[in-house]
Amino acid sequence: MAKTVYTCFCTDVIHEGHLNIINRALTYGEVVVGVLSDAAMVRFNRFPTVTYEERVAMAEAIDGVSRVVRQDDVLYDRVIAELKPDYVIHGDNWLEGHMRFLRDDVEKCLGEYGGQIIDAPYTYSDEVRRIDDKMREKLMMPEYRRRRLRQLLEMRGTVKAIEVHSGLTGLIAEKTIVETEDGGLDQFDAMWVSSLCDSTAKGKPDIELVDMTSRFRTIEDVMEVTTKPIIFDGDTGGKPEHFVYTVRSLERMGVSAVIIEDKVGLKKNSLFGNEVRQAQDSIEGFCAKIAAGKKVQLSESFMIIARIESLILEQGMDDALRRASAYVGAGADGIMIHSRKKDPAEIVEFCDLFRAEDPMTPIVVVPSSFDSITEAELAAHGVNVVIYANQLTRSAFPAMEATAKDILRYHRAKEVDDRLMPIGDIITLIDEL
Ligand code: SPV
Ligand code: MG
Repeated sequence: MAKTVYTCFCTDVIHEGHLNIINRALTYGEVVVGVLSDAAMVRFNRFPTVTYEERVAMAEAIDGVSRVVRQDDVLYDRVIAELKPDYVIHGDNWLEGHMRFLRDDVEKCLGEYGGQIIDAPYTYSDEVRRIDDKMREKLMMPEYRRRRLRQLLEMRGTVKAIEVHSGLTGLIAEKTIVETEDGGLDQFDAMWVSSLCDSTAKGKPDIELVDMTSRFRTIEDVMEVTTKPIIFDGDTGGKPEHFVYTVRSLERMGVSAVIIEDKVGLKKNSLFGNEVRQAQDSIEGFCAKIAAGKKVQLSESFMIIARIESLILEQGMDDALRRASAYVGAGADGIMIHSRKKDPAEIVEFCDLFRAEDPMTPIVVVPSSFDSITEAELAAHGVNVVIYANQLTRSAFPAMEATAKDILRYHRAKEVDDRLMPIGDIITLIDEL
């Protein structure tokens, strides 16, 4: 009986590298190609630019491929258990870096029945690199980027976003990928352009002082070096007559969603709560703003998400729920509920009560204060988007301040060197074209 050789494709384009793998595989036996599902591809690599069905058709069209199967997880365990291939073939680029653990896991699975790994030489060529660049370019385009948040919401249990306020933080959001405890890989799905962190980066208070032109400049800086979708913190949205222009600009740039909060007058950061004077908008007033934004929106994919400040301002759960259903009625594409309590109880209660009435509208939360609750627990209460709103800024500031103090203390930089990124790493951090 012919031996079987399994390989998994996580790609939108078949290029010479894949064909080299297939040709090599054919010298060992019958070739079965696994196509990674959308959800797994997002975790492992990047967002697909063609559908799963198209990727299957591409794999089926390759000469010599006997069969195409679906691979639902980044790890090969399930596929190997079902297919029991004699060989698994992969480019030898998985011998190092974040893919090494994948190889180790495949080796363990195959070892259980005597299967073997084939490490095929990875194809490094200008053509392969150019195809890769083109894929990134496509993902950066406004049309593709904008709709990606909705696509992620359909695809994944919870979408997680991290704060960005510059090209550099954008790169961290884009590129950070880790092995998780359950043996998978994880990365952020989206980016949050926080008003707090955007203002803080400019040394300004979070009171809608940094104007929209400057906020849009931050978005552009981030967009130039990333492909992931952006959720924009629109503060109060300003006057409805101004908000409509903001919506159009954000759509045009390829931002996926704006979140506006139901406050009026001088906005202060929510985490102050009632320690400072803050006023909530009337339900009618805020509904009119949401409706005005929805009316001018041109693309189908852009989302206007209504943020409820009732718990922050201690107006009670009933007020929060009443507002949530009114805002959805006015056209809001999602609800963000915020709290400054350490205990997540009121957030969980809101989510459960809201979900009992409205099973569909996405719920967004920002667990800055209630940081003990996990993404899975939030998802179990119906949360769809988790935003880590300020942790990059809050970790960078103390690190930079400590370095500055020590340089002053020792009159040289030697004492801080151990905690610094090596010069070689910083000068090669950013890829040149
Ligand atoms: C922000 O990140 O700017 C937010 C979230 O609006 S919070 O700071 O918690 O209000
Ligand atoms: Mg804000």
